[in-house]
Amino acid sequence: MQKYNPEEIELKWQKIWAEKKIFKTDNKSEKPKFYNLEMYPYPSGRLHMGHVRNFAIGDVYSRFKRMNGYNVLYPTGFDAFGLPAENAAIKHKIHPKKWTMDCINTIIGQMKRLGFSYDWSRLLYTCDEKYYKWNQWIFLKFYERGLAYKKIAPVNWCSSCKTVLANEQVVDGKCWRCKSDVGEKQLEQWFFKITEYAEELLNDLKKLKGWPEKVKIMQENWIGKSEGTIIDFPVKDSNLKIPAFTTRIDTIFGVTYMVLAPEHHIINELIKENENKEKILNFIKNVKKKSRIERTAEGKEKEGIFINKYFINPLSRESCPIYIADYVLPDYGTGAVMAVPAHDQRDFEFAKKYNLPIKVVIVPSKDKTIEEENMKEAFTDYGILVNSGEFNGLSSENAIEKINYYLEKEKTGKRTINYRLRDWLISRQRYWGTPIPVIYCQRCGIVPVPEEELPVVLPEDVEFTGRGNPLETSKTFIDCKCPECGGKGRRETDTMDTFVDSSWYFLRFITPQYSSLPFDPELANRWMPVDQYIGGIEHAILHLLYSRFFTKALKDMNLLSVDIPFKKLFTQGMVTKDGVAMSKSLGNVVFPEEIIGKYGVDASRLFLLFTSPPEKDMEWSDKGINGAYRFLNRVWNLVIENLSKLTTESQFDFENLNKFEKEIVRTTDHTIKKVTDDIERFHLNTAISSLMELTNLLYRFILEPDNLKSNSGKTVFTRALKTLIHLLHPFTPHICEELWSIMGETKLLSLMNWPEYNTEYLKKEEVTIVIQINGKVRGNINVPVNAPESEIKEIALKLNNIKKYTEKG
Ligand code: ANZ
Ligand code: ZN
Repeated sequence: MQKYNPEEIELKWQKIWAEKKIFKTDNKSEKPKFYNLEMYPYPSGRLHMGHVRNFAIGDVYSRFKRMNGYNVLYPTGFDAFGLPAENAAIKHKIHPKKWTMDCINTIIGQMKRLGFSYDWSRLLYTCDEKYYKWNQWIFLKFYERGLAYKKIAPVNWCSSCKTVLANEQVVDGKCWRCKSDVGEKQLEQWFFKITEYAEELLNDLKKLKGWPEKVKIMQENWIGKSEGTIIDFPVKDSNLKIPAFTTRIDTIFGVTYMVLAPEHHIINELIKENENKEKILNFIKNVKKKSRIERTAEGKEKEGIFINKYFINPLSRESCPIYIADYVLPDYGTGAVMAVPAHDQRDFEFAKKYNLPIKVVIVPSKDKTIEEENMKEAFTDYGILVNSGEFNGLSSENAIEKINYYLEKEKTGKRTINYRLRDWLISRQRYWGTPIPVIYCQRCGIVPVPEEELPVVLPEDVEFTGRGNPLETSKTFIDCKCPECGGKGRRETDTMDTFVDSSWYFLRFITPQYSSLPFDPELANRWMPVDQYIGGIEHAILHLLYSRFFTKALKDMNLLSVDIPFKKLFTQGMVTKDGVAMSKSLGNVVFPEEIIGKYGVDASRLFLLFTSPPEKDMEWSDKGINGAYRFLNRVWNLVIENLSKLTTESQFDFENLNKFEKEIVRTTDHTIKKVTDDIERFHLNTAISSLMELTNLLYRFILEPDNLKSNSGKTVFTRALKTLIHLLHPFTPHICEELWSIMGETKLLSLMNWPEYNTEYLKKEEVTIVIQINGKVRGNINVPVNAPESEIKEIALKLNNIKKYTEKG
């Protein structure tokens, strides 16, 4: 008998699929479109089992959708720019391009060996100048529209990576990649004005019905919309005013001091004649060393300093002291806070520490009071105003309305909306990224590179010393002519954040060869949005937000008709080993080659998909892979050993089947329904277990040789077996394609339509349940398979024999 030889059949079918180009997507097909996409990988080293699981989930879905009559677009590519390649260049003296292309080629080889059904004709990698040209083009369009601009900004500076880090790349005050301490530096930087879309990006979250709730909440918090008031506080004995942003103007009578961020520009003026100037400047210097996260961490002891200045509260007319403290951030609101210790916890802690007065102005209800001396924490809820002059007795909501009205009338304040979202800092002082297409001219200032001169290509004559930006070492790159006056120009050496590349790559896949625009707008409108996007939760905020921003901006440029890039989003879990995520640095990585050599691709895929629900983490185990391999052998043998019993007859009369045959038919159709529903919802593990159950049932059926003697027995068995192979195909495509052909089918299984079930067979599906009461059998009932417990109870309780026992009891 023929033995299951995974390697032989996997290579055989991969070759056939490739030769017949069956996964190549036709842009002109009449079928409904389905764009299925996994977040493209970063090519460092080679794929481990974590990646394999991610892509296997996407591959199952693509194969499933294809079989369900969709024209599926399923491409892949590489997020090929970034720091690791540059670090490799510094360490090992390999050019980043060589390092990256070597990794890409290794990974492509792995992906092909894993049988993923990508349309390889659409392969892209972002370090290709044919790709990054369009990053530059988009940058120029953004610049024209004021969506790209330059400003001096304090930036996080990693002195080890010699680069600027975005706030979100600073984890607990350390560089997200090299883990060393992050400092601060003032630099001219390029920004994308994502804040212009803050409101739309927030509102769109409601439309994203197919996104996980947790991702939407993370995005909402990141955008961080607050409605409040900006109120001006006059500085005593001067004509300076300090505006402060508050969401609780109802607490204005409870203000007992004010806090400025150490970076606040007014401080210089305020401390000009201060005798403690040195001490204050020293304090400021020390705070600036701390990271944003450290400064705002909950429960963190707050540090402040009094600067010997006072301000006047425009409502209570009281005069209160001005402090500088670490817990106020320079780039939120106005960088100044009206402190209300009785009603804000941070202010409360600060006031306790520095012995500042606490004044209650909000109580929970009319008949309740709060004693300042006994307060253990701030009372932060809305309530009723007290000690607030003419506003006493109002609810917080009403008071906010009335006080805003008063301030606007007096012109000392106004309602405002504040977002936590900041503009996107895209400048990187690195080589391995897209050059920002700008030239500096002594005479003309900032001059954008003319469109015809794109791409601005990365030069080869660079040195990777590990210090500064390697681009600055290239003579051929920096010196250039000013496109406007022809005079001497200097090329921008900043490159773009790699998140720029990934903000629109899904559009490039649609027409990867297109040469007059980043993508063909007509086809993009037909293919967009991505119907199903699959990727890690680590991209829940930035990548998804930036992609949404790009899509909107491109729509406003009339290049797209949709403004949402991803219709549905699925976030898969990680593969862990010994309880922790696989990572090179921990040395707990399992590579697919080690496993494929022994068990084959199909068993590896099956194991990765079966062991836990795809959205949950899963633990790698050698025992588990062995189990998956044994199951595939069972399926293999079931077909091979019974080949002679198979029939070409497909008709049967359901009513005339015997009991076991009926069960085979019912289970077959039930399994079709279950697997279909499950794959649709990404319940891949339960889909596989129902296929295992069907396999077990078929083994039971052939245990009795007589079952396969009758025509009806052969027919229902053949039908069930073919269905099993058919349904299993998205998970383990190679073995199924082989068994399908062994069973005499001439059409490729990969090209077959998905099986359909007959609801007639499902309806009649019943199981017998034995009723026990206090351990004694009291009767039998027949109920539909999968009947909910409540329905079973209802049927059971109607039986006389059962009633007797339950009613007495
Ligand atoms: C007075 C007040 C009283 C406040 C009260 C809160 C409660 P969200 O909701 O996150 O927008 N704030 C304003 N600017 C700040 C800055 N640069 N750094 C740190 N904190 C700042 O928070 C708005 C509140 O955060 C503002 O309202 C202000 O404190 C503080 F019972 O003003 B509140
Ligand atoms: Zn010029």
